[in-house]
Amino acid sequence: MLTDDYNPHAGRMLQVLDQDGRIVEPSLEPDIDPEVLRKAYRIMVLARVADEKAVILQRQGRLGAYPPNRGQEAASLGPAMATGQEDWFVWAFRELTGLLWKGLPLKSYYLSWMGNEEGSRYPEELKVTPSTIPVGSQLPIAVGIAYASSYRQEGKIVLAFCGDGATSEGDFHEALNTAGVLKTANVFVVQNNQWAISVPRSRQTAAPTIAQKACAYGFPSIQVDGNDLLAMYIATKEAAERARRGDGPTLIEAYTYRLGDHTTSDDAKKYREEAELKEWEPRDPLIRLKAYMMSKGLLDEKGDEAIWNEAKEFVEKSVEQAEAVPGPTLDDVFVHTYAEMPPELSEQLEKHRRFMTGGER
Ligand SMILES: Cc1ncc(C[n+]2csc(CCOP(=O)(O)OP(=O)(O)O)c2C)c(N)n1
Repeated sequence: MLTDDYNPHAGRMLQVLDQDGRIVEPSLEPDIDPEVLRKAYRIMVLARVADEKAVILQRQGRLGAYPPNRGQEAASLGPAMATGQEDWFVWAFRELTGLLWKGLPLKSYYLSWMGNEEGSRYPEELKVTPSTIPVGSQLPIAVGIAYASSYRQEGKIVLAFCGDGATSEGDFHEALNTAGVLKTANVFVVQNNQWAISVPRSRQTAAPTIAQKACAYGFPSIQVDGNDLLAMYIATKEAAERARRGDGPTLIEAYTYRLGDHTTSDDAKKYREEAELKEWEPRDPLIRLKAYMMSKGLLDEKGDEAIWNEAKEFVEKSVEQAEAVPGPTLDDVFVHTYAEMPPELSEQLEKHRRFMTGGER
């Protein structure tokens, strides 16, 4: 078991690819179909281009506040690849690559960050919940989904993401404690990107690793190089198999780095040393996967250029599609919360409509 071999208490972090894309543990190299690897790389490039475009759109006033994903592309993609289409993907707000793997239309992603609730109306079969801004609040929901799935004997796994900052929330404790007791089929992925806005990892917890927190909840965990797609893939595969066998949850700490600002409202230069950024830039998950693919003969420079061009074209088209959708109305505040509106909310909606048409002042 990887969770035994890489016991977080022993201070070992799982890594398959080093920062130059070389295999460091040949026995752990997963046998991934070349076409699947090519798709993974295309999605990572698409996420990078789409993410940079989102920041530009925000600066131009065409999109709301946005949390950049740059540098964290492997941490949600590996887990998405290692689980099935029928499994749930419960995200926080920095998991674009995993979403694209699941098949979320990029147009929807842009629409939701443009403040249009229609962007969060995902196709049912994707098994993706909307983004969750209240930090950590998606975790108890993820445990509830897993519990419901086992009650209905559906056999689905529920991947749930959060950041290092979220591990200090009560919701994190409540969710992981309940998951341990009920042995739910959850795989928790903490994207430890070293910062929670301006709070560094060292101020978040006195525990040497975030992974080891699972010990207190009675289930296994592992710290993984979160910029290594292959390591994230094999760690999640093992966790998913454990969950599918009915042996309960796993906590994966994806050790990564947020190369961008916290959101477009933030300026990380105010609290972060430039030297730290420079240290992490060469560990970029895209550079690493590209080098690996090239060494395996699965990619060349010409092919790479074509992938970037295709991504840029697709991003432009998706932005156009999102901007063609009529803007949100004030009614959306009421209509997107419940499948069936409860009576007190319908009353408020009626009141709001009368007010808007001047009938009630
Ligand atoms: C309950 C709650 N408290 C505070 C905030 C403001 N806030 C938004 S993101 C964030 C930091 C989250 O850090 P982390 O969980 O590490 O995720 P990251 O942003 O680094 O991906 C905070 C404090 C919030 N959205 N929700």
